[in-house]
Amino acid sequence: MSETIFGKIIAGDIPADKLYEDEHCIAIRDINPQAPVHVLVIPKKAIARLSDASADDQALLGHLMLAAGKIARQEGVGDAFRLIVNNGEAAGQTVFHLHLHIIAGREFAEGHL
Ligand code: IU
Repeated sequence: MSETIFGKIIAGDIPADKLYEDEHCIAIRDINPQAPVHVLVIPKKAIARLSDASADDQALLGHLMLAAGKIARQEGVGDAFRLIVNNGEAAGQTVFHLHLHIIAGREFAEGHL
């Protein structure tokens, strides 16, 4: 699999505003934030898209969700945030290394995406 920009950030080859790291994932601030808090949670394992994950990745996927909650609390938005995964080019995915967007700190209309 060809390495993406996120792979290079995880490897330490490219600097990033890293606000969390554990054995399985890192979190960085999005360079083009769509809200006052816009953080990307990125597994160290390079899975291209969510739909490419397998049963072997079950624990990792759960870990990413738990990490997202922890990071949201760390950012002071633990009670109001959105978690988004764009899967595939037609859905807006531009970097083909799985990542969760944590979006928070702005008004969210009820029932809208
Ligand atoms: P997407 O779901 O694949 O579209 O999300 C990719 C995100 O990665 C997007 O919000 C970009 O602003 C962000 N990003 C980044 O934070 N740093 C980078 O060097 C690059 C993209 I390239």
